[in-house]
Amino acid sequence: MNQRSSIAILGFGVEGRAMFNYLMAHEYGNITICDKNVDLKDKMPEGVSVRLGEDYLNDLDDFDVIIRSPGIKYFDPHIQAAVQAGKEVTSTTAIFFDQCPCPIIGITGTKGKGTTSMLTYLMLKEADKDVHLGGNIGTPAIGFLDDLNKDSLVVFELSSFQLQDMKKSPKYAVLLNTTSDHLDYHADTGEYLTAKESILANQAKDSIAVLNKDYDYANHYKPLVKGRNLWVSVEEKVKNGAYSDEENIYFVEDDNATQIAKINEVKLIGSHNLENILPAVAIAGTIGVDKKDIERIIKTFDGLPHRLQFIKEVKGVKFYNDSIATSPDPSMAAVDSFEAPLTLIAGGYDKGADYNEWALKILTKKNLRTVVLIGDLAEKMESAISQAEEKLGEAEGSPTKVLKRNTFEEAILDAFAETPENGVIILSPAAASFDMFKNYKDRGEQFADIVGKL
Ligand code: UMA
Repeated sequence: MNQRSSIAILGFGVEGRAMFNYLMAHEYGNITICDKNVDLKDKMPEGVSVRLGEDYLNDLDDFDVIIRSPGIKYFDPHIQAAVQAGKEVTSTTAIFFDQCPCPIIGITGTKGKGTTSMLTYLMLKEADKDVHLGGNIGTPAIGFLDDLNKDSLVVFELSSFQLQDMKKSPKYAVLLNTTSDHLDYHADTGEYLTAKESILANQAKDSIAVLNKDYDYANHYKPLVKGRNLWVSVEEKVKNGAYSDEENIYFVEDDNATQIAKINEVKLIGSHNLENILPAVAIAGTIGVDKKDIERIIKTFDGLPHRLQFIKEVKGVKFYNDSIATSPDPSMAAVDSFEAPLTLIAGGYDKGADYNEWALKILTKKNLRTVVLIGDLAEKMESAISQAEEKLGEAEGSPTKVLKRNTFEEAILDAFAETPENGVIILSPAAASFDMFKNYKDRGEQFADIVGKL
């Protein structure tokens, strides 16, 4: 790619716009914006063309370089035809990795990558490193590329959409437990798991990879590790990496364990968050961050917005926003995070996930008394709960009331009416948001607004 190349930016969302600004600032003049569904009120500078609407991916042959946004499928036939034709098909992430002058700490996994990325970033920042945070977490890293030098550090949250066509891997790779997600985007779970391999596949010998010892996925990815393998575990001691026992969190280097923090001082809610804290400890410890700095973050960081975020207490009922839970696993983890009488608000857009296990959790978690279902998935979830009920029989399950509501407001008000004093209400939808909201943030903000008025 050079200043004379004819460049197509596919997708003009957060990443496409950041890429566009970068190209404009670097005097790339020949740019075309291609987007299926964007409102381009902004007046485009001279030399910039647009292709909007259903045919936006036609005639990609016209371009030398094609920069794909993560939300546009890499395996779309038009894009694959361009790859076959020898076009330079790339992405904002790939361009950033090619040009970044400093080490990148790449973090991926099915769930928890945002929290792990933020924790890692905060620990490095606490140690006064020149560290920058970007990627899937919401800030396109290309926007700060020009601010970096060889002594900087970048924490990059990577989604499968961003990893899928990557030819480079980060110096530090954290691969959290990886199961299955985005079956509306990836052809199948195999394609999703393969996409995640890119975080390790092209690492150098002096690189570092962090895997979680407690899950089977590590057997799949371990053979791909080329440099030093660090482990994390909440079940057993590790030789290099980080682990926890009943009372403490430890960083370990060559079998020498350093106590970092006490479990009962962890500010984040939910025991599953240890799985996010330990990789951050492993990375920060390896980079040489002082124990005190790591400990301070563990004791003060109380989570990202929309991830089990406490909103408000009304008449003794606590409301939590976990709108980021766009698939069944994190919703189950959210349910497991509370022992008080619980009401769950769930449902949304169908990404093709399987709700059988989720339904079993709903029925067997004793303190979960009411589920309020909304959105496109309400019926599929209700029938998954009925099937689970049949499977369990009367003996094992606990009575759970299932309600369906048409609007979000009704769902919240009825959840409130059903929940006793000292109870907890969580919005943890186990589904994407696009049926009723702009995105998960919009869903979480609307939740906070409605709850705020109670
Ligand atoms: N578009 C098309 N055709 C398509 C899909 C989208 O033309 O088939 C257009 C849309 O009309 C829109 C633009 O592309 O104008 C949106 O591009 P995008 O979907 O790639 O989204 P961005 O706004 O660029 O945001 C992306 C990530 N979005 C996705 O991966 C879907 C954001 O992750 C990320 O924060 C941002 O880049 C910065 O890197 C969001 C996400 O949901 C939060 N990620 C998934 C997740 O976490 O589960 C992977």
